[in-house]
Parts: sequence; structure tokens; C-alpha cells
Amino acid sequence: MPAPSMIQQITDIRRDFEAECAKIHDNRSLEQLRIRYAGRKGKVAELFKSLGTLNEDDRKNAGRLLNELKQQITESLAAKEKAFSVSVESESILDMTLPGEPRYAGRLHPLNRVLREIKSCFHHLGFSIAQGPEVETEYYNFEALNIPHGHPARDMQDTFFIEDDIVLRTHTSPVQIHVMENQPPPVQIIAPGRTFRRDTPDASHSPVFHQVEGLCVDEGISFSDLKSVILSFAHYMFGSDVKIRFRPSFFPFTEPSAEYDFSCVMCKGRGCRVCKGTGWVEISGAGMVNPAVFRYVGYDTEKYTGYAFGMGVERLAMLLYEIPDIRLFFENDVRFLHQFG
Ligand code: 2NM
Repeated sequence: MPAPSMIQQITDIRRDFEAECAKIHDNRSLEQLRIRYAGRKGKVAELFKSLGTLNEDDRKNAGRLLNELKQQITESLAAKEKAFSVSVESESILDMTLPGEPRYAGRLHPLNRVLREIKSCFHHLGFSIAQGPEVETEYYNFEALNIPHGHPARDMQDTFFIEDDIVLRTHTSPVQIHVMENQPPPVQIIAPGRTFRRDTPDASHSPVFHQVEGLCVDEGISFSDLKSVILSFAHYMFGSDVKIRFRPSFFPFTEPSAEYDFSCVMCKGRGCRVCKGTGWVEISGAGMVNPAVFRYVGYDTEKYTGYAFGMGVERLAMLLYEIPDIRLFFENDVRFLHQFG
């Protein structure tokens, strides 16, 4: 057989082998391929046999090429076999019948959950959301709210002072002052946010806590508007059989001032541990904005009246979810946190 056609045959076999080899996906077909190409009676062996028909030069040349081909085929087969053995191995450790690994899913913090409900309620009632800084000057935290020098709230015992004149806000009311300074009436806002007071932590006190304060200012706003908004809020949060009541109180920034209570959500007013037998749970304070506050922000006290109210987010969350200790909100214990959201 002349040498060129021998070389042609070697080239053809290499091409055929590579094409067939690429299509193989299991060990059985791979073994059949090996027998057909690299077996004792395979295509390569046949060509080796026919080497004898060539003259010495051509034989040497073709022999070298054939050895290379044999080497390539052996390597390709080995590589393929190895690939199969790896995937077979991983198949054996992948048990499709095992249950999946549970994914860790984060949740909404109970305080944020309650905060969302509060915001949603006041959104329906036509309030916008206002925000302000957690670090305030004494002017915004006390002065403009008609809290005079010498008032106990201003004491180092009750307030975190950053510097002489700079405090961590003890309520979100300074936000209301900023808003009133920046826009004329009508104003209808809530100011949710983090607040700070120097308290030793116990079941009902935390130096960091959260408030939502509301403010509504326009011509002809009266205490009855305040009562209807608080009643709507009570019904939205706790259900429509909840009753509300107002008791006279005092705040420097409101006149008249009141504390407001909800009928006990636990015992429906019959008397229990949560309401200490009274049938009522105290929520927070409210009142008609003191004209002195309006004068600080430049509102016309002859033309405008307004109501304001506060509430503690922790307190509401504790009532809603029967949480016995305020410190649970801030300990980041997932056994607690996973019960909400
Ligand atoms: C409360 C109770 C009563 C209040 C008053 C004001 C402002 F800025 F209009 F004067 N903001 N929030 C207020 C009134 C807050 O929380 C217990």
C-alpha cells in the first residue's frame, strides 16, 4: 500500500475517532469505542499490520504517525473514562430522596412589624411621614417645645448629653418643630423614630426605644378631631371592640393635655394582670398644641389650632404580642425574633 494513502487513513481514523468519542456519554459505549479503535483487532492494529507492505522510509514515517495516533487515542479514552468515574462518584453521594436543607430566612423585627402597621393606619387617615435627626440641640428637643430650663426632663439624670447644648433626642417632637419651621399649615404628619433616655434597663424601661408622634395643625382643629383619630387607631391596631378614654394630664407642649388609655386587649376590660385589674391600659399622652409652641415656629396662634399625640412602639408591640419584657426587643435572640414576621 503506498505511503500517502496510509497517511490519509491515519488522518481519517483520527478524525472519525474524535467525532465518535465526543458523542460518548456512558462507559459501555466507551468500551465499544476502545475495542473498535484500540483493540487487538481494531483499526489501529490493522494499520500496524499493513506497515509491512511499505518500503523502509515510508514504513518508518507511517510507523511514527501510527504510534502517535495510538497514543492520542489511548489518552482520549483514559480522559473520558476518568470524567465518567468522577460523575459516577458524585452521583453516588447525591441522594435525591433526602429532604432539602432548610434555607435561613430573615424576618421583620417585631418592632418594625408594628411600626409598619402604625404607619399604614395613619397613612389611611391622611398623615404623611416626617423624619429628623437623632442628635438634636437643646433648642429643638426642649426650648421650642416649651419645656423650660429647670424642668426635670432637662436633667442630666434623664437625658443623654453629647455636649453642653447637644442631646440625643428624648422624644420625636423636635421633628414636628422642624416640619413646622419649614412649612405653613395645614400640617398632618407622624414622626416615627428612635429615642433615648437615661434609664436603667428593666422589664419596662430601655435607654433606647421608639416613638411615633402625630401632629395635625389647621384652621378649626379641635380635641374631637384628636379623639376620632385615636379611636380609629385603636380599632385599626386592636380591633373594633376596643374603647378609648382620656384622663387630664400635663405636658408643657400641649394645653389642655391628656393621657389616653385603651380598654384592656387581654381581658376585654374585665380586669387582668396586664391592666392590673383596672380594665384599661395606658398608651401615651396627647393634647392640643400649646400656642407657645406655635409662637416658636411662627404660626399664627389666632388662626390655627392643632392636636398632637405620642405613642411608644415597644409598648404597643408588647400589648399586641404579649411580650413580657422590653429588653427582648434588643437582645437579638433568634428564639425570640423567629416568632414574629
Ligand atoms: C406627646 C404627648 C402630647 C407632641 C407635641 C408636639 C408638638 F411638637 F406639636 F408640640 N409633638 N408631640 C406631644 C403631645 C407628644 O407624647 C407623649
